[in-house]
Amino acid sequence: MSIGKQIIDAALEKGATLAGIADMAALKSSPSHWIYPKMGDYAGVGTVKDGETLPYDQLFNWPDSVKSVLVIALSHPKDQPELDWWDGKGTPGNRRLMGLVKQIRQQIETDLNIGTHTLHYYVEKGGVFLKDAAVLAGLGCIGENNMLVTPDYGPRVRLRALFLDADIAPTGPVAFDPCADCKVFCRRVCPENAMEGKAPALASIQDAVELPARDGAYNRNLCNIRMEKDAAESRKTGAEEPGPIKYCRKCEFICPVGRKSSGSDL
Ligand code: B12
Ligand code: SF4
Ligand code: SF4
Repeated sequence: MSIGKQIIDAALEKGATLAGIADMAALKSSPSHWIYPKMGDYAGVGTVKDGETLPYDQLFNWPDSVKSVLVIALSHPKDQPELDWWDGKGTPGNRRLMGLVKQIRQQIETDLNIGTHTLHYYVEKGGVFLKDAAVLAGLGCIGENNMLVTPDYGPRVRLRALFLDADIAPTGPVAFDPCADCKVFCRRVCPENAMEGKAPALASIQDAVELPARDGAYNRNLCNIRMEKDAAESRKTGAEEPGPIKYCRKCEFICPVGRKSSGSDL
């Protein structure tokens, strides 16, 4: 059995819903890596606060030994919304993903003698663009909602990655395009109309016609406004302590892809 298959099988056995391998060189030239340095202050919307970020010249400065990236996805079905609730330290879903990565890396290092490196969730703290990595690993495609859409679970998955010091054949990208024949429910349901047009911050970037979300129509400022409203709602309960933040997932839940496995609003 190939090494790639052994790694993917190990990830699935430990509890990942999906797993694949991306090529590190391809990831370093993916669409997000191309556009991010041109985005200026807009790149910081909805991410970590000033002062928590790595100096700019240390971003994307990963060890040369890393040749491949294991990408895992965990299903976040509609009937388990609590997986995605932010409790001040993170979400239960992300903690589960981190636990999975820990177990998988032990097995890869011990059984296959391959070096691994864990990485931060945030790009600004040393992480990778997880959606790009997932597309390159063959987990799905970027949909009109600007999310990774997977064939079996739609966009209702969360992602995490592990760096591998080994050249392993990538498992993607794959030919998959559910949006071509869809009535594009995701864009109509957004309470902030965040997918109605190009963000002003991106309009001046030459050749950025198709990014993000296929045609450039995703405005992270508007989406982030909704997130701030969601955070404010969590404090309105009258209780002494604020409740968990239940972030908006409307463009995710409405997507009909993978409806049977993970729920949808249709
Ligand atoms: C910052 C951030 C946010 C910010 C800004 C989002 C943004 N897209 O700009 C805010 C806070 C607003 C946000 C909102 C949400 N987020 Co968010 N977010 C992130 C984070 C930390 C980084 C994303 C980023 O900056 N990307 C870089 C910018 C430049 O890219 P982009 O705008 O996303 O678009 C790129 C891709 O579409 C790509 N692309 C387009 N076409 C193609 C084609 C190919 C072949 C390839 C390879 C790539 C590619 O290029 C575009 C570059 O412009 C990631 C985690 C991570 N480390 O990746 C999670 C992440 C993207 N978020 C996630 C989620 C779930 C959400 C929300 C649903 C809220 C929630 N409940 O968590 C909403 C969804 C909004 C939406 N419709 O996209 C998930 C997505 C899972 C999935 N199935 O896609 C991620 C991966 C985190 C996770 N836990 O798994 N998020
Ligand atoms: S709702 Fe339709 S257009 Fe939107 S992401 Fe899902 S399949 Fe694509
Ligand atoms: S998460 Fe909510 S506010 Fe953000 S793009 Fe999706 S539907 Fe719009």
